[in-house]
Amino acid sequence: MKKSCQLGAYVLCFASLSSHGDVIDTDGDGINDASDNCTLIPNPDQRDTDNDGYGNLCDGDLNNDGSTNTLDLNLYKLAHRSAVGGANYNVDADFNGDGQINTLDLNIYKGLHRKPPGASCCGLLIWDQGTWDNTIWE
Ligand SMILES: [Ca+2]
Ligand SMILES: [Ca+2]
Ligand SMILES: [Ca+2]
Ligand SMILES: [Ca+2]
Repeated sequence: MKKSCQLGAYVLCFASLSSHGDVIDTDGDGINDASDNCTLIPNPDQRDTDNDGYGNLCDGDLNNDGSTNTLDLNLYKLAHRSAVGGANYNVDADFNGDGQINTLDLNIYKGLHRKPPGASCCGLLIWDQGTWDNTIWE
């Protein structure tokens, strides 16, 4: 059964998802899916610099509008080749958290482009109407 998980219904959706009592760690990073902010990417540190419920490693949505597209790519480009302390450094674009924004981060971003942020246990954003496909809820 498909659910429409708008923000108001989110708590209910999440409750039903986690009510089975199963302990599942899909990506094997030691964080159970029920509390993993990137359920498909190993990120044991759960680093989420914009605190939107999506770990940086699965959150290419730099402007937090619910989709990852050229707007985010442009934000990324502004920060590319910067480092902590630099004027252009954007901590949200430092996907791997090493203090530098370089080709390692660009490669991570490439894997996120044109996808909604996540999948995540507990993302706070409403997904774009057109891209909601229910895959993490079934
Ligand atoms: Ca993870
Ligand atoms: Ca995030
Ligand atoms: Ca975006
Ligand atoms: Ca980096």
